[in-house]
Order: sequence, then structure tokens, then C-alpha cells
Amino acid sequence: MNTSIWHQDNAEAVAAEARRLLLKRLPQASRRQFLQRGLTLGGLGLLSGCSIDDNATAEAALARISRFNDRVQGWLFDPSRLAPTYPESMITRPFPFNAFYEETEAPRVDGARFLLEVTGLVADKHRWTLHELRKLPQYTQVTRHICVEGWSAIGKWGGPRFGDFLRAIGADLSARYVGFQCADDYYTSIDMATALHPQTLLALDWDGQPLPPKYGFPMKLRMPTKLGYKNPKHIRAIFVSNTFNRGYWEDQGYNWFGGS
Ligand SMILES: Nc1nc2c(c(=O)[nH]1)N[C@H]1C(S)=C(S)[C@@H](COP(=O)(O)O)O[C@H]1N2
Ligand SMILES: [Mo]
Repeated sequence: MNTSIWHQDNAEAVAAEARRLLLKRLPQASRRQFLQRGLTLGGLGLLSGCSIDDNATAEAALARISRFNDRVQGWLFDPSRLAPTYPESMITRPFPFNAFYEETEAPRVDGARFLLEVTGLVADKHRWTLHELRKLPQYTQVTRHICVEGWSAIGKWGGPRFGDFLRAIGADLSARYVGFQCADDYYTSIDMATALHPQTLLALDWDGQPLPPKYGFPMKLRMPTKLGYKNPKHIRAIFVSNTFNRGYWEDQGYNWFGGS
């Protein structure tokens, strides 16, 4: 068998697979650049610092590119730049539901007994009732939610600024990450700069009423600067940390920073 020819064919198959996986993982803007440049297998290898000759290595290379991409998005993130807001007349009705399960399976949380857990690098670890969260200054925003599955919708969310909440619990604001555990086993984590962004809301309301179960009761983190999968619904615990953790979709290959 002529191994060099076999190797050539195999390399092309790996390159095609790598392109497919990479396209799936990159946010829209990077995807466009990637397509314009028509990155080759060699180029992928250069970017990731390793030669790509099997699927396992291609996966590893893509994971490294995705982390590189996180760092670039982190550098590019401007904490004072605001995402667009819209008039109420543009709210999408009905607003789409999305989760890794059917709408009827959305968790039902008892709001009267609910206590939000707070752990990690914070001074005050007492558990918060919904009533206490409503005593923080409340803000309302009409913003666009963008899902990587190919749809977007405009919605209205209200609640305290997440930055105000982090200050109220005496969080170490120099910590790198804030993580979220949800009532439906969803989880994700975000960078501190986005956590402190003025449009990042710990949303308790949707369209002027308490969040309906399907949209994330008792609360969701609403970040118009990040893609839909980064916005956790049904939050039950929040942790501040310097240890990197991924998320439900991020563990299946979606980019961690997930800027929009
Ligand atoms: N707890 C939890 N949060 C989640 C999800 C989920 O399955 N569970 N799905 C994410 C995805 S991919 C999207 S697009 C949005 C959908 O939010 P919506 O149902 O309010 O449109 O929630 C995000 N947050
Ligand atoms: Mo999504």
C-alpha cells in the first residue's frame, strides 16, 4: 500500500471534518472570516500549533482554536459598549421557547420557597429570596436574543443589574468567572467583564410579568451581548471563581465566550 497516498486522502477527509466542526463552533463573524480565507488543514495546524493527521488531533486543535477565540473575544469585549435596544412595538410575539427538552418539561420551581445559592469568592453567602432580589433597583430592557440554531427574537426582560447583585454579595470583582447551575441541569459560566456589563440583568420578569416557567422562572441571566445558549434560565445557584468551567452546550463544542 502506498502510505503517502493513503495519508493524503485521509488528511483531506480530516481537513473536511475539521472545517465542518470549526464552522459549527465559530460565532457568525469568525465563521465569515474563516470562509473568506478558506483555511486549509495546514493553516489549522499552524493556528493550533500541532500537525493534524487524525480525528483526535483535529478535535484537540479545534478545542485550542476555540479557546484562542475565547481569549480574542475577551480582549475585544468593550465593557462600555451597549447592545442595541428596541421599541416595545418590535417585541416578537409569541416569543420562541428553546431548551434541550420540550416546553412541557420545563422545571416548575416554587417561588415562595425559593432560595438562590451563592458560593465561591463572595463575602456574603446567605441565600436570597425572590422578594430580596426585587428590593434591588430594577431595570427593564427590550433586546434581541440570538440563538445559534438560526433564529433571533426581540423580548423584554426586567430585574436587577447583575453587577449590582454581585456588589451586594461582596463578590470578588477581580475574579475571572461567574458560574451558574440551573434547576434543569443546565449550567454555564461567563467572564467577569460581561457579568458587570450594565445591560446584564438578573431577569425576574419577562414582558412585564414574572418569568413564565418556560422562559426561566424564577430567574435567568439576560445578556444581550452574548448568544442565547450563554443565557441560563432557571438559575438556582451562582458561584464566583477563578477556575474555568464550561457549560452544557460548551461541553458539546460550542464556543465558551459566545459573544453576539
Ligand atoms: N436552564 C436552561 N437555560 C437555557 C437553555 C436550557 O435548555 N436550559 N437553553 C439555552 C438556549 S440554547 C436558548 S436559545 C435560550 C432560549 O430561551 P427562551 O426559551 O427564553 O427563548 O435559553 C438558553 N438557556
Ligand atoms: Mo440557543
